[in-house]
Amino acid sequence: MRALVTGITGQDGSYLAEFLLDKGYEVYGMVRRSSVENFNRIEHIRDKLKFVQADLLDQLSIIDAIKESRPDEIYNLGAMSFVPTSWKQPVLTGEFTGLGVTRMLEAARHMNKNVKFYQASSSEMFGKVREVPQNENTPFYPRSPYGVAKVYGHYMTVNYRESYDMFACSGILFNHESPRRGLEFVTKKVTYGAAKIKLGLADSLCLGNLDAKRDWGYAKDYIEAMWLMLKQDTPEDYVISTGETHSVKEWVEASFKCLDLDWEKYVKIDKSFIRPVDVDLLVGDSSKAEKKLGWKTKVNFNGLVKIMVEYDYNYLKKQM
Ligand code: NDP
Ligand code: GDR
Repeated sequence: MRALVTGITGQDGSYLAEFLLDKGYEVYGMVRRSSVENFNRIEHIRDKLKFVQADLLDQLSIIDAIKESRPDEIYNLGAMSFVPTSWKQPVLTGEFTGLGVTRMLEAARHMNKNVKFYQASSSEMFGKVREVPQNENTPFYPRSPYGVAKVYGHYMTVNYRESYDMFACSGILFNHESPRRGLEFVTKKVTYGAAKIKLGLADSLCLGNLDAKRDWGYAKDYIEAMWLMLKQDTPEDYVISTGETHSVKEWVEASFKCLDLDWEKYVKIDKSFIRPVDVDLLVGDSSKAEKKLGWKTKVNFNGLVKIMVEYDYNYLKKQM
């Protein structure tokens, strides 16, 4: 089996590449040119991967990437994925995260209509939630240009499935984290920040809205769900989540507690991290995935905090 993965240099792409290599796949990563190479997350497997240079903004480069890799499966994980930036660059976010999906689908349809296609949809599409918990039938109400772009990409995936009978699935994944999470996302910012404080490398941590609630799972667990969706007889969309919700404040408390620190002594609120509007509460119902894919989350909230805090503490200690 051959797979083409967009966003292979990101958190999910790196775990997915490891997972597919373990399953015996030939894995092609679609990467965009950069003046400084950005392969940290895949350095340990780079010799086993093949790379094709393309950009989600550039239709012909995507066609060439598919021509060269001749994939049986395409995993479209590439996107501008940081919500606050989507207010600063709404048009570019629409291009990468929204229209980029259509460019991938168009290229796939022209090259090989039988290719299986996975789209990285997001719980951000539920935004100002219309019901609790959220499942595959919950109406969307996105609250950021990122969320709006994801809704567009989601419905294009559904539309190509229905218009051209393509095997195209959307995984509506709730927040998933890991030691490989980008430093600006709140979970990593907190575990990394707390570890720095513990080691005497910082004396405070500035955050925004502590009341927002998220359904946080472990990225490594969630990757398997993507693969399972493409292994079914029929293409469908699935919610992937833990079913538990916790506030940012609870994440902060748990992370500092792991290091025997009292978070209230160190955390400051900085208004610049507060968004024009936020998503207040997310909690997913992934009973469809459980029933049809046999998928279930394995790492709970405290387990995830521990994995990330221990990793960051040990990493920073080694650098000293
Ligand atoms: P990351 O931000 O870690 O990775 C994003 C990837 O997209 C990077 O490899 C980046 O490449 C690539 N990319 C960005 N723009 C382009 C472009 N124009 N052309 C080609 N590649 C591009 O995200 P995650 O791994 O966390 O998320 C993967 C996907 O899942 C994203 O689509 C995200 O929106 C979605 N998602 C994530 C969730 C989460 O909690 N992590 C939850 C739900 C959905 P480069 O290294 O060059 O910047
Ligand atoms: P999110 O993740 O927006 O849910 O999108 P993020 O970790 O950025 O924010 C989660 C919540 O934490 C609050 N918050 C802060 N966030 C950041 N980044 N920095 C802070 O200092 C801070 N303080 C409080 C935010 O207001 C928010 O409520 C992630 C991304 O991976 C998306 O690509 C993905 O689609 C969704 O998860 C599901």
